[in-house]
Amino acid sequence: MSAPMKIIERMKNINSTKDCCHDENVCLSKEYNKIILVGSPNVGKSALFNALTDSYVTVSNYPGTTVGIAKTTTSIEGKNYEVIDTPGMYSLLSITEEEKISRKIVFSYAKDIIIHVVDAKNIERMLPLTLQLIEANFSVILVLNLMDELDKYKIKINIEKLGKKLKIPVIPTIATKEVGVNELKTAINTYRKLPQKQILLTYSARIEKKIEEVIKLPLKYHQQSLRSIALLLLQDETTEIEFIPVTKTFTSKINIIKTDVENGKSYPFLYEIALARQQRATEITSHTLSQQNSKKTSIVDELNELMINPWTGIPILIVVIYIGLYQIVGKFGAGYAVDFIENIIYETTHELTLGVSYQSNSVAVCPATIEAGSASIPRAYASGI
Ligand SMILES: Nc1nc2c(ncn2[C@@H]2O[C@H](COP(=O)(O)OP(=O)(O)OP(=O)(O)O)[C@@H](O)[C@H]2O)c(=O)[nH]1
Ligand SMILES: [Mg+2]
Repeated sequence: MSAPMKIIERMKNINSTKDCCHDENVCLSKEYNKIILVGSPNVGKSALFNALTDSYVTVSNYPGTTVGIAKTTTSIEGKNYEVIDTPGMYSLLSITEEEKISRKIVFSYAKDIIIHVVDAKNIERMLPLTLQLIEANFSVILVLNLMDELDKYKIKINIEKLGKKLKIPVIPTIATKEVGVNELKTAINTYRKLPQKQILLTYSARIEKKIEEVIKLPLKYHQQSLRSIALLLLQDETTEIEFIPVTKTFTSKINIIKTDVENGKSYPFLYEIALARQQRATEITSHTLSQQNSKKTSIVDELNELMINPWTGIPILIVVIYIGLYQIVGKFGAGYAVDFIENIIYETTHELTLGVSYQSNSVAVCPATIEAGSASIPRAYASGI
């Protein structure tokens, strides 16, 4: 089968839910277990979706390519799953509509497998979302994609150690070349959740107390993710989480909890919680990731280094201004080049034009024209009028 035909065949399997993703059930069947691909924009979720399901959804080098969800059913080692590709999201504390769609899906199918796809070289920045997903007690598999780019940045990741620290399967992949996809399929089929709930991160005593207070409220949500929901409610300015029905009384109770009793002011939990997660992510990567001091590879890198250093950058700037502005633009451009254009090119063409005009029309010659150009008209023409 030709390549375009193959793509058309693959596309037939895809169900895009752009039009109905706001529905309560996000349009997913109840028949199969779900595998939900989530992660920041442009990390290769759609490429991995294609590799896992032998389908075709758009993959491109622009963040925000996937805006609705795409889903298809697939069989992995004899077991049937529905695989779902979601729009990029940075955090469970969603801001954009696309992020809200992704969040709604992960919370709606909390018991199924969530694959968090990250760009391996930027793992430190992306790990806070892994921590959030684990905190929500989801069945998370961490996929380190774009592994082929690690060499370029001389980064090494101790995958085994990372898995042990996070207590979840960690699979390295190169989605575009389908590397690691079989290992991922095995990890999906053999996923066994640890019996004990994982708490990888504890917050300050003050925040932990607030979490307890929120959890005590009559919140209609399954118990396993309550801690995570409580954290979202504490951080969210509006107290609106699209998949949790909240009454006005509930909102006012949350707002009271959010108010710091000691100083009577609303306290920005958002910053403190995000900072704690990022610190934990940094701590984990400091034990599992190493980066060699990469030697400067090209003359461009060398020049970059020299130009951003003030001791070498300022003299370079002066030399560039002297040569570029004074010598090239001032002396050469405004001096030699202008003289050459005026004296040689302009005069020659002007003389030729006048010569043709005199010869072709010996009667009607405008005196003003001759006068205006008289300084440069050779005597022979002037005397011939
Ligand atoms: N080198 C390399 N490139 C990859 C890999 N996986 C994906 N890409 C490229 O990364 C870019 C983004 O891939 P997508 O699959 O569209 O990423 P996404 O996460 O679905 O992006 P959004 O839909 O915007 O959230 C594309 O140019 C892919 O070809 C990989 O393992 N290695
Ligand atoms: Mg995509």
